[in-house]
Amino acid sequence: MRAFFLAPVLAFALAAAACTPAAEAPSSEAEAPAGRLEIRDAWAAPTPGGVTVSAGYLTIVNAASEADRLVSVASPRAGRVEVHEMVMSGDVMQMRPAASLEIAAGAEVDLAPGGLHLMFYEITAPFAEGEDVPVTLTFERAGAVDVSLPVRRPATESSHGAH
Ligand SMILES: [Cu+2]
Repeated sequence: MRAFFLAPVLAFALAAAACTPAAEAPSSEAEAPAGRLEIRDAWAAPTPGGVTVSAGYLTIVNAASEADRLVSVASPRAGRVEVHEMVMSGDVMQMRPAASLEIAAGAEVDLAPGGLHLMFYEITAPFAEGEDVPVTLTFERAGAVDVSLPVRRPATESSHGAH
């Protein structure tokens, strides 16, 4: 339904996916001391030219002995935030809201270009490179986890693999 509206963002995500960096720039650890859950490598894409949607990425590490589940995401910078996944529809990769995201005990889930991602809608002020976008992830067990997503471009330049 939103495929047309989101086409520029999708193209951006796919372009980023084409060269997934093998080694992300190490971001600050322990951004969200949430006990059993650790959020790593969080970042959000800038929104040039009046775009009012953006994508965010992060890795959720569940160090607990029980599974947890991401139940909602919110940000004061966006009207709403959804978790999306990429799926093939015929020959076309499309995004759609993901089913409730479960993080198994001891597992980590990557939200990364080309796959799962956060989708920001109704952005009121542009995401500018260098600033941080505050996001609250709410988990079934761990509760609310606040995390800052630095706004930056995808790190595709530095570490191309076998292309
Ligand atoms: Cu999306």
